[in-house]
Amino acid sequence: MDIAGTTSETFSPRSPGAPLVIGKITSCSASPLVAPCDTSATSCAAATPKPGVFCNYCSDPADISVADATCNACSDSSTCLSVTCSANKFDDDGQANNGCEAGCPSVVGATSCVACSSAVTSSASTCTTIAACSINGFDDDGQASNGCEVGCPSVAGATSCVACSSAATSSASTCTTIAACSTNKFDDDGQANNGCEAGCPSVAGGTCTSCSSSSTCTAVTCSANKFDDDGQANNGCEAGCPSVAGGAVSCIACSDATTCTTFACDFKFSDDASLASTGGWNVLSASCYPGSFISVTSGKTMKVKKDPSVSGAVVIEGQQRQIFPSVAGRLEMEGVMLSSGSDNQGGGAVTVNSGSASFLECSFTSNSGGQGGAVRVLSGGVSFEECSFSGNTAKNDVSSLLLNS
Ligand SMILES: [Ca+2]
Ligand SMILES: [Ca+2]
Ligand SMILES: [Ca+2]
Repeated sequence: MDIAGTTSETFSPRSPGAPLVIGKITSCSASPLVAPCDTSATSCAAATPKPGVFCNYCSDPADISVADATCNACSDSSTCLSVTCSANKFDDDGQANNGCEAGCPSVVGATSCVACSSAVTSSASTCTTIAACSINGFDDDGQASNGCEVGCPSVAGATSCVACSSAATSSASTCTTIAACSTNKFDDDGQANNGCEAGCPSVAGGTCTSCSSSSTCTAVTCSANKFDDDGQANNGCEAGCPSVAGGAVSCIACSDATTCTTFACDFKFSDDASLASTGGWNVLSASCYPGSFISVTSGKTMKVKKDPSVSGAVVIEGQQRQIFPSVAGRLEMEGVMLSSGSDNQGGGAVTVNSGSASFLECSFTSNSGGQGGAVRVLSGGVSFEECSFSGNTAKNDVSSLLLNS
């Protein structure tokens, strides 16, 4: 408020302690009015005419109206120097004259912050009450300071959920719109809430690794011993290991659909119809693994011989298990090697229980038996002709040991 000037500079501020400011004379009183004002004077005493001169005098800063604040210091009747902000308002720009122009800090996901802690600036304040969460925002942790920190619930197989139902928490909300499906995922049922529930189709002999729909595979990774020979991912890996002519072995591992790398022994008894053309012989064209024990049952005959067209040894590889654990019938072998058989009781490669066995031009190598490094005969007969033995060992040297070389 302006104070009417007097002939003296002794002004009495209305509020004790409020500064008396002597400055340029900027206005004149209405009564008594002495005009013109001396606007160049720097003191009332120097001003002319007087009395009746108003000095621009700040007697009570609270009289200066400032937005959302109380002025508590002034330099003249219209210049506020310092403000005390109202609750939830802040003088962020440090200009007292425009009051406290800033409100509570905004928080993510909320329509607004309606209450916050006191601070010098709004950025130093902490929101204590949010008006409401924005659409698709959720205050899962109940803390106003971080606003509505959670978005729509994520759904399986989708890049994100972009719209969801209103709820107290995100977990209670249901997704209504998904942004997009992730690669190789598909929203086949059109329900956003379960996301993109469909994946690539399953394909024979492999795993579909890329697809254009849940029913159309575009890339496949083949399982072991399976091959995508036709280049059509949608029918998977349709090719397997090659079949082996002759039937004495079957292919169990291969590097491609025409190249077998591992054979399983697939011996049949001599009366099997498939051996009619070879006189009952299993003609072995490749080394093989028994896979399971080969039993020659009573009354049956099994004959195995090397295919003469094959150069080098043809080996029946025991893989540290007995190859022929029970010969109760008749076993005939020609030209093959029996290797790496092992057993704690019987012969490392062969045990003749009650039948008979004959070996022609066979070799026994690196077998380890309980009783009989290579062959044990419990009863029955065995004959060897032009056979060789090397590296066979017996764990228990007893009388039933037939061969231990
Ligand atoms: Ca929150
Ligand atoms: Ca869906
Ligand atoms: Ca294929």
